[in-house]
Amino acid sequence: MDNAKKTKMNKDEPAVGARRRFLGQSALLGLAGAGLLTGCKEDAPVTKAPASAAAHAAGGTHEVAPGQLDDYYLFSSGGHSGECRIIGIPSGRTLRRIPVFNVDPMVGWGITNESKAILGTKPDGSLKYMTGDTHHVHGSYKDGTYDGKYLWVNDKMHSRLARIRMDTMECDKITELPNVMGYHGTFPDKRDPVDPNINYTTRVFCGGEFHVPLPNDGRDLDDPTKWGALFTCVDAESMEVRWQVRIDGNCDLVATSYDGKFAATNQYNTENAADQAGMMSAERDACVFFDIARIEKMVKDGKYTTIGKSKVPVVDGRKAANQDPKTAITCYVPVGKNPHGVNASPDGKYMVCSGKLSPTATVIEVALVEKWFNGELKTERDAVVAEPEIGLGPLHTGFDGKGNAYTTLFLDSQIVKWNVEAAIKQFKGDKNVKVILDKVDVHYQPGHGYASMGETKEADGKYFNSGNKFSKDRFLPVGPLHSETEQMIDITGDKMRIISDHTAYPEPHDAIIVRRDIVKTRQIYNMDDFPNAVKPENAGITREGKKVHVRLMSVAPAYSMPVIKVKKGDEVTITLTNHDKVEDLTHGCAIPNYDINFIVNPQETKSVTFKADKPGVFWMYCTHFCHALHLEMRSRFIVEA
Ligand code: RUQ
Ligand code: CUA
Ligand code: CA
Repeated sequence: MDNAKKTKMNKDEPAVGARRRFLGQSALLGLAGAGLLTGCKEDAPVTKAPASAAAHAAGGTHEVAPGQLDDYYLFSSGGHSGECRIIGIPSGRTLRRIPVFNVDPMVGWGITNESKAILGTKPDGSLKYMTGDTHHVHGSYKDGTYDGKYLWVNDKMHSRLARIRMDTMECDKITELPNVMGYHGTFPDKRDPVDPNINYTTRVFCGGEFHVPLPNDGRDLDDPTKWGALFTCVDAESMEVRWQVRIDGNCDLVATSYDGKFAATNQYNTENAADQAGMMSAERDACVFFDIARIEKMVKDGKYTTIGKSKVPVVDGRKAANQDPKTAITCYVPVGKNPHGVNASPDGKYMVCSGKLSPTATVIEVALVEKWFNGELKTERDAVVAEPEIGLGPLHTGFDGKGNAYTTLFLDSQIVKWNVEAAIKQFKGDKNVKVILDKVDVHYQPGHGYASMGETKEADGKYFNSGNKFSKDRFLPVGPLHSETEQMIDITGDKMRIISDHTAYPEPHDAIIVRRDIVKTRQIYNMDDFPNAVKPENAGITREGKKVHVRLMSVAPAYSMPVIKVKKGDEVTITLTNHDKVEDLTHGCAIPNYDINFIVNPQETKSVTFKADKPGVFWMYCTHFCHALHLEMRSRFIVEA
């Protein structure tokens, strides 16, 4: 829409409206210069957000009374904090933070030997990386819905995929992807493309976003024409990299079809450019579809190469090598300019790709993509069944399971509700059909948006969460760094209704909202799951040369040894098993000046190894409140000179 219209739309709004407009226009400025914004034809009445706390209370459905439990778990990425988070929905209460690629002294992630082994270390024993950037959290599937077993999350910074066990909500494996940089979109498959018995997740797909030399070992530094991007498949169980596909253009976000046959990734850099102007030079970009069965047949038949030191099979998915649809492994469907986000509709029929620099969403019919691969469709573009104009800066789409899509509009700072079948009719020429059903202002500039169970066959149309990138005036000021706003929207009615704001530490991207009955967590650990568990028969201190092993147990409110004596220069390993069996009875273990800090939950074992390089008395103490005598729960760690 043009600026005049936009101004009129916001005319009656008070100060908040003015601030929205400022944000919108400053964001627009950068793009308008490049002639990237075209008008949005169809307008819908904008539903105003409740302006006061009183209005929130009157709506009230986000309220969860004291002692009551939420209906859903929201599993969120944490952006460049490197962690993941669990939030109760609809209350918006943060239930837990899961350290993944970051270091977290509260639980000891990045400090204990067990977590360091998962994170990866350098030859000197220090962590290989201390940082990460999580964007996309997705759960394992069975029968088209979540099975509550695993979550996966990407690290865009160092191109790693992490897995979280949902029974303990802890990261148990991390895999570094070879040959890629800026690994961004992630999606598990929903069933096997060939074996009908495998109706659950066995693969995780990962999109490499940045073009780099292949291999990136110092060659081709100034020749971007030789650089490339790859799409990667990781085994869901072993977490080993199975194969990669070299493509033209880049990968951004990833989605999978419900029939298991295809994975898709949107591309904003079909130009293969190394600079921003180049990445915006083409009128259209693409959404690439991968034929999983054909790729795996090629790998099986040995029709692959490898890159550098990596042994991972790489097949050629570039256009030149995939001219014949009947043997092609990739299909490049043209979509709007510099798209962002690709999402599968819960009926399994469509993939929706948002335009970002084009005010459109492109609807691609999965069955038509399959026809293309069978040589029965003239052009790739013929798989597009709708391309409605929905507003400025569309990014991500959620679904309600009733045929409606909800797309975040970054530049318009709105969520737009539109009907997919209506858009298809309009595309066929029906001028009277109503595609845009509602728009609601959000505060401000939404990135991700997702609906309750929205990426499953069980999409239930209850809530849509808008992950807003700016909060400005929504919360008490806390200094130049602002919190971000997550806004819960009730999508049960014809009109969307914002029912609550909650804060988010920067900066969440994608998340999923999972029904609570699907998630089954453990209340305590099983001691036998830990091969290094300390039991009364092996507890105590042993020495082998300069290596000292302290095997310790905790039972509230004491450690099993009141005094631990080692010598300066010893390499000390402390293994601690918590023998308490009571739910929620966690102990901590901190050693001042030695930078040791971790917790052990009921029946859990963890260990740390460090050099005793400072003589003196160091009170090892419990950091996690556990008992009336919690303060007294300490032992003397004595290092003899
Ligand atoms: S991407 S908005 Cu990973 Cu959309 Cu964040
Ligand atoms: Cu043990 Cu506090
Ligand atoms: Ca482009």
